[in-house]
Amino acid sequence: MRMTKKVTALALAAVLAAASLAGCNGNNDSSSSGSTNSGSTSSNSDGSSSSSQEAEGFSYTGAAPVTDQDGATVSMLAMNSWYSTVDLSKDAQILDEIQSRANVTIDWNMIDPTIYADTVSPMLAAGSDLQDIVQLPDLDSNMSYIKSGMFVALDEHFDSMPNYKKFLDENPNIKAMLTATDGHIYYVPQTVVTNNYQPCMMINVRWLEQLNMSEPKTLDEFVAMLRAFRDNDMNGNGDTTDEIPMSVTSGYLPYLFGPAFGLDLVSGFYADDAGKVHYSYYESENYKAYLEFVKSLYDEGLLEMEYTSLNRDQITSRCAQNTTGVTFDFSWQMSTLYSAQFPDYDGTEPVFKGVGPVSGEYTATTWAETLYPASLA
Ligand SMILES: [Ca+2]
Repeated sequence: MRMTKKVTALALAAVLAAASLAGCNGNNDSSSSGSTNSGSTSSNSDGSSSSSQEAEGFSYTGAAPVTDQDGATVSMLAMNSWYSTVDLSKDAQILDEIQSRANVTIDWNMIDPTIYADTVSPMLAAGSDLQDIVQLPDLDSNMSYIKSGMFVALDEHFDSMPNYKKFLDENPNIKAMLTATDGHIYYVPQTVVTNNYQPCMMINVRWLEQLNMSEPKTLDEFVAMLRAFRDNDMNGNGDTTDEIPMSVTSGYLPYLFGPAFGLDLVSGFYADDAGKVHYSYYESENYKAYLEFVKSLYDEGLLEMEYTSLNRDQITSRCAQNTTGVTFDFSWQMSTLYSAQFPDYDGTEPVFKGVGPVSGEYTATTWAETLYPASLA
């Protein structure tokens, strides 16, 4: 369809916006969640996009609008917001603005992220009734979607995609990751357009102030803080047993504590100062120390006992009840999700405040002495 190809650049831009707004629940590999232009017919049956546009007298040069024809539409299958109360197809003003400027209307099919893979994978397998643009449910590691022949090689249309082409030229590493083994590029990566797209540790600073404690800088100080949260009636309800020092989902524990042990447990690989590449999960001494540390938190009741099944909604509930002191999440959640649970929060002073990572200025022996002095005697 010529119309589909004409608006390709716009639609991809919209996908980028949608992807960043939706968040990615911790799975933020820049090459993940690829979005691919899905042609309902073979990609080359009607000639190149540029020749089509020249024939129609409109040439997209990278600035809005992307078409001179009113009433243009493009359909898109994408993941909706992780917030159940937010529908990106209706509530995201940035998407309205993009459509307005581009002079194209997007026909959204937004799917709940919790069922996205289960919903979209069968649609891709069936290969029928797919939208023009599809946010893929996985990394297409076997290139099964490409091999299906359903998707257009975007690089064959770069003449009409100047912005995307420029982005790839300026980011050769991303271009390399997106290039398929057949030499073509079918994907658009998820791109983050906010500057707070980083996860961090968040602490209930009201609890800290009640204890007259400072933000912890080391693991020892961090553990001391958790013990204080555990042993005092921080929420003032007369019950000293309902405080949960730390509520962190299991998937975030490596983000939270790996660096303090000199480990990159998120990507796994890192290079030392001499340029030698290591794999964190094989760094036996440090990784063992990390595991023992996390276990000690669990044994002491400093880590929520149900952490393996804990989810964000449950942590939000803990905040609403003022029963948890520490969590870990993407930084914008401080204000939008966690601090917002407190009725007197007015947006000026955080209740859950992001703090820097605790330092690795300690040794396994140091924290072991702190936590298990008897065992070392
Ligand atoms: Ca209490």
